[in-house]
Amino acid sequence: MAAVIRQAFVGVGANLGDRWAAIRTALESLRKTAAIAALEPSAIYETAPVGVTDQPVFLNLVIGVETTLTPEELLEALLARERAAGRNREKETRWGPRTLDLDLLLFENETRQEPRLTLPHPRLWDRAFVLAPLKELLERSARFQHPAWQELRTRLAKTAIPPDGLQLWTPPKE
Ligand code: A4P
Ligand code: MG
Repeated sequence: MAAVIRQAFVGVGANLGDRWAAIRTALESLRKTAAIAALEPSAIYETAPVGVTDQPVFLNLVIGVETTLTPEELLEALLARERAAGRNREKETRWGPRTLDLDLLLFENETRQEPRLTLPHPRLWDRAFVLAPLKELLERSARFQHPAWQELRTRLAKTAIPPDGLQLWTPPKE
């Protein structure tokens, strides 16, 4: 039986070391995963730090993912890429600098209330660095037609996203 392909959005952030190298490596590795059928990135933004503000600026983007994985399996795949990027949670402060942060934002209409996985991501609607790329991707791409995304488009259209501290960023030419 063919496995059902479902869609999810993942928030990507990095503000230590070679930020773009860490992000690009993780995206390439996720693309090679057999259970990930497609991966579509938003534009990339350079963003002022939120929460702990005394830390380097971030690169942020959102990726739309098509996958046969469950939400729990997709989270595992994301956490494995964070570890591969050298992330060490023991040495980190909450909301502090990190080499790579991959947050599962939304997985169609799935909800979870576990410490290990909360869905939708609890801080999604507070964060312009997530909402701006998510909105851009949903407006541009015809791929995301699930009813959950139609509702999301409507809600995003009604939400003020403060542009302060967000700047489009272009990756260097290879
Ligand atoms: N976890 C539970 N639900 C989820 C989910 N939906 N997605 C659990 C991902 N993980 C989830 O994660 C801690 C645990 O959360 C994981 O083990 C997972 O099982 P973490 O990544 O170590 O925690 P964190 O990222 O330090 O904390 P938190 O609260 O998730 O931080 P945020 O919200 O990601 O904020 N400013 C700018 N400009 N750009 C940023 O990207 N990021 C942060 C971090 C702060 N300020 C920022 C940015
Ligand atoms: Mg995180």
